[in-house]
Amino acid sequence: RILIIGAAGQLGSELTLALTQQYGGDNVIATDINPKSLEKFDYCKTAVLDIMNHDAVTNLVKKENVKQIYHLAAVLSATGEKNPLFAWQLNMDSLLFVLELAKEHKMDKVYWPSSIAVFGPNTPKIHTPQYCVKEPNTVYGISKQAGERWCEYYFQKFGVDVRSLRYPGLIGYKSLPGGGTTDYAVDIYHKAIAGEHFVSFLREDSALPMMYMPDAIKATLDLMHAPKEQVKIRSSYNLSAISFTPQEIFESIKIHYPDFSISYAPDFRQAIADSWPDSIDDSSARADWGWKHDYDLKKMTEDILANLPEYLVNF
Ligand code: VAH
Repeated sequence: RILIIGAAGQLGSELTLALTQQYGGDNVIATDINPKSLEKFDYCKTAVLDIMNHDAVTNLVKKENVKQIYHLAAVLSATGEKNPLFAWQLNMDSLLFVLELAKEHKMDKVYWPSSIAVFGPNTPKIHTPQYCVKEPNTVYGISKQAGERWCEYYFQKFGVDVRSLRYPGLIGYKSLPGGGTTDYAVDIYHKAIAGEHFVSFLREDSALPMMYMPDAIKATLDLMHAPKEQVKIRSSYNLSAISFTPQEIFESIKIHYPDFSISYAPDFRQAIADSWPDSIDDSSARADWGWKHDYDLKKMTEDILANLPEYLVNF
């Protein structure tokens, strides 16, 4: 069976559906700490689970004969800066526990998301290479960089088949904006269809690497289904699709909502965004397991605006 930890988060909400479509609801267990958030998963098994409760996780793994874990629970960049030690503890303690569990129970595979947040202010910003200086200055980024080191260690030392992607900012319409620095690009769509003015917490020219959720799901499943010998990078793969600024995403929406308006009020999240690259070189992922993205900004905006209004009414 496949265990998804943090299933109700932005990535988990969509990855759980994709994994259920792939493996059947009886073979997927969606877990989250928040019982209410599990109600939407009426197509697979669910369980309330606090990843910090190691005994509960171990018991579930044994009871459900778990052979794969997607460990998605984490404190994101902006929220992490408000509670650094908690963010470090949750992000790192949970990953080490999952890697140890995978080793002990000889699991088939583990998935763990990394992020462009592993890059820091002195990382090359344009077309950031797979290998480069990484001195992240957010707790979230530090935890992702350390986590990548541990993933590679558990693969090399113990043969745990753990795989990882450095996601750019992920944009989807099936979950509300969360504690991420890139979540302005989720919120902007909600404001547009609500007919409200949008205040961007990043500067108009602040370019960031981004990706539409269907591309992120495709990359995750492509990586997890790739034959083991094709997965040559066991820290985490650079992954890229599009890069845009708040002004560019606003313009792509304004075509559909001519009255939509924006203003800019950069806050503490601007410094986080400034520490990250503008664009990413993902040639290793393209070479090793055939990655390629489908959605550009125009296509993403069209798809979100076509689906978000109805989604908000029904869910
Ligand atoms: C965040 N959405 O903003 C996440 C992501 C690259 C950004 O890691 O924290």
